[in-house]
Amino acid sequence: GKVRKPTSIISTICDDRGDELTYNGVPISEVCKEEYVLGDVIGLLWFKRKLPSYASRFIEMCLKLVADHGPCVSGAHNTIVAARAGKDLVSSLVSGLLTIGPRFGGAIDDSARVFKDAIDRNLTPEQLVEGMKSKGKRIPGIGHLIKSADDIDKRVVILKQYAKTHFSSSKYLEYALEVEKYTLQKANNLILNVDGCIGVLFLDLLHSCDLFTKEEIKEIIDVGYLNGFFVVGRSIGLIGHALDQKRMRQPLYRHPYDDVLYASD
Ligand code: Q5B
Repeated sequence: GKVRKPTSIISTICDDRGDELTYNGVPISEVCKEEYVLGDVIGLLWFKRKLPSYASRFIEMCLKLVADHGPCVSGAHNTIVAARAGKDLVSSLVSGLLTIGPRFGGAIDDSARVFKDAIDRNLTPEQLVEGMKSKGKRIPGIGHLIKSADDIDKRVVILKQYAKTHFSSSKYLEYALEVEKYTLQKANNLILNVDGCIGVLFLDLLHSCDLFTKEEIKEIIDVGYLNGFFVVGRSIGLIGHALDQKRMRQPLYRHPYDDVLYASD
């Protein structure tokens, strides 16, 4: 019989060969007719499932809440400088995106990993915090440069409120809030930040929605899906900053001398 030649690529999330493109088997006409929200599309293309409405709306809420946090954060700053250097939209965007990492916006996956591991190992908040400290490591998802217990991050309040109303379990959030209580005794900016809150709430969502096995959850956390929410959401704001600078025809940026300490001999 016929032997199929081995393929170079295997793809499991969509199919563009027929009359109509499908996302994980769902035709795009249905995506539009049934008014899928962006969270539903992410459900199909990342998680390969039609997520329940409260989960899709949670994803969409995360995207909206991280879409921008002003011109001073690392990502927006890079995008603004690149746009003012005359770079095109894509270059300005990726210049900002490349700052997303363990300190800025990209702590979501690691916070899910660290809090999941702590709960799996039955660590008390004190054991987690002091254990990380003894290894010279920071707890991902804890701490903020400008937000603090006295200047609460409204994004975190909104996320927690949504989970309280719609999730059937908030075990990971509750644990993270106990950790926050402990770290706040050290400094009042050591809050559960927006990355950490999204990380632990995703653990709660994945464990309580009855759609994922334990092995699948482990894979999601190991592979690292969750920083993708910050990347997609913040791209909206970064594009806004690039267009803003171009619209205003801002000149080449040069950092002022008086803001640099020249310390060479
Ligand atoms: N200490 C965020 O540092 C920051 C500690 C800690 C234990 C910690 C820091 C950190 C983990 C990474 C993380 C996401 C760098 C943040 C985001 C999106 C954003 C951004 C925006 C947006 C802030 C002072 C003392 C030291 C440290 C100790 C600090 N963090 N201990 N665990 N996690 N967090 N990133 O304030 O004894 O004096 O040596 O790396 O989750 O990125 O808006 O800006 O939407 O754009 O500069 O919200 O927390 O603190 O470096 O002066 O440290 O606190 O060990 O102790 P800071 P430092 P000691 S959300």
